[in-house]
Amino acid sequence: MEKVRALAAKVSNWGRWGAEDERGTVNFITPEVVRRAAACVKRGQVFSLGLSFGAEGPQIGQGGRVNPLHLMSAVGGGIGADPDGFRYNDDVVVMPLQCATQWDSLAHVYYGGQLYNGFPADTTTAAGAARNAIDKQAAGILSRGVLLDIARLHGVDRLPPGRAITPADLDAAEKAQGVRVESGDVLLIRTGHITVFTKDGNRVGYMRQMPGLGIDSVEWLHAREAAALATDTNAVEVIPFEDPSTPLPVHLLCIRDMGLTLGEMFDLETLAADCAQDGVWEFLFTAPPLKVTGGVGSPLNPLAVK
Ligand code: UVW
Repeated sequence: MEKVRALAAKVSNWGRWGAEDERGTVNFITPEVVRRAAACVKRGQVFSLGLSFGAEGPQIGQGGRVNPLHLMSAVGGGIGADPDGFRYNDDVVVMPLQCATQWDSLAHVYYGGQLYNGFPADTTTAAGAARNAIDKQAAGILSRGVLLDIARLHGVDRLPPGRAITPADLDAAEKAQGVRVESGDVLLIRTGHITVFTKDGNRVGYMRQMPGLGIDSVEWLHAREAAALATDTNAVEVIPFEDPSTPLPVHLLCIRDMGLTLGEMFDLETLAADCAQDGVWEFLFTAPPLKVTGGVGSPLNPLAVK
């Protein structure tokens, strides 16, 4: 944890938006940023970046995470006596909020007994998160999205598991694509790894090891003032971990120290192909979380609009 603590001192946003702040870098999304985002809509084409929520999802049961259980609680239910009158269907879903495309809230991970902005870790109990819960982000998350395609940068369909994305990769992708991540943007990073699940149907290969951000990229994210960050993998960061003694350091620094909301399992394939074709890597991005009271994450269907 030594490197994490040293970097935390450099990238911490605690207190930046006040002692009671529970939204972190989403605060970078100002009205001006939203107006700039809206101006990205030129063709009116909409891209869904979410996986489907169903029994065929990516989960392998690790850590109690399973795929959604969808049940019908009413099929052809009736109100009134007329057999040809009003009828309805209802349903129920039982699912971990982390089972497919999702945001991690600022209560999702922590160390040293403290969450983002210094709130005590014991503010999260079996009843949920009293601080930094996902419903605190309900007025967002809508901004300009910028996609950096690191797989395409390196001329491959997928980066291999264990490949750490560096600040040099991020700079090179910006240069190659002619785009720059600015304050308040939602940054989407494509590795191509999602196709291990969506094309190969290899859940274990998708979930257990992956390419992703290395710890050195955290200072880059901090300097650019990204409002949120999402990738097409299950963990955003590289697995196996760069230092096996420190699991998920990018999570710790982004969520707990920077207050940066992380998005996971975003399907960026169709959007990336379109961006490569028209050379436009910016768009209106919207992915409001569900207002789950005390939730530490939210399932999503993020949209990009070009
Ligand atoms: C953990 O595995 C704790 O986090 P995530 O699902 O965000 O990768």
